[in-house]
Amino acid sequence: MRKMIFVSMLVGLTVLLAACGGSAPAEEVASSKDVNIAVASDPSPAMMGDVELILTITDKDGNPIEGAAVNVSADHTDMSGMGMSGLATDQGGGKYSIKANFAESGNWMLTVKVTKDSLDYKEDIELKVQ
Ligand SMILES: [Cu+2]
Repeated sequence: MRKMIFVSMLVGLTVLLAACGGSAPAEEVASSKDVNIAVASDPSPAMMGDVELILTITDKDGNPIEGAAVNVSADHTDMSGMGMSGLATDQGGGKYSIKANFAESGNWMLTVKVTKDSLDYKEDIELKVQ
């Protein structure tokens, strides 16, 4: 199995595609969370190969969380032993981007870890790759 590399890069893209995935349930428990993470991908939906993931991270009041360290790891849910991780690049305004290369389609699980000062938050977000 070929080793996958997760590369974080500076990206000047301002185009935001419709959010896909995201683990917030339909009911309004989201407001009680300290951190909300919305995931968008380019291309959208995510396809096998190179994908840029754009995470929009806000606090419970909807204000962007800037200057956080955002670590993203991805695991192929359908198989074991496939994983990649990296640090997302702060784009300002609560947006963080990271480039990934998905070697296979299917269900992937993103684990997003947000740390800043006393904040230490982790969330699993499902991502379907076509
Ligand atoms: Cu796999």
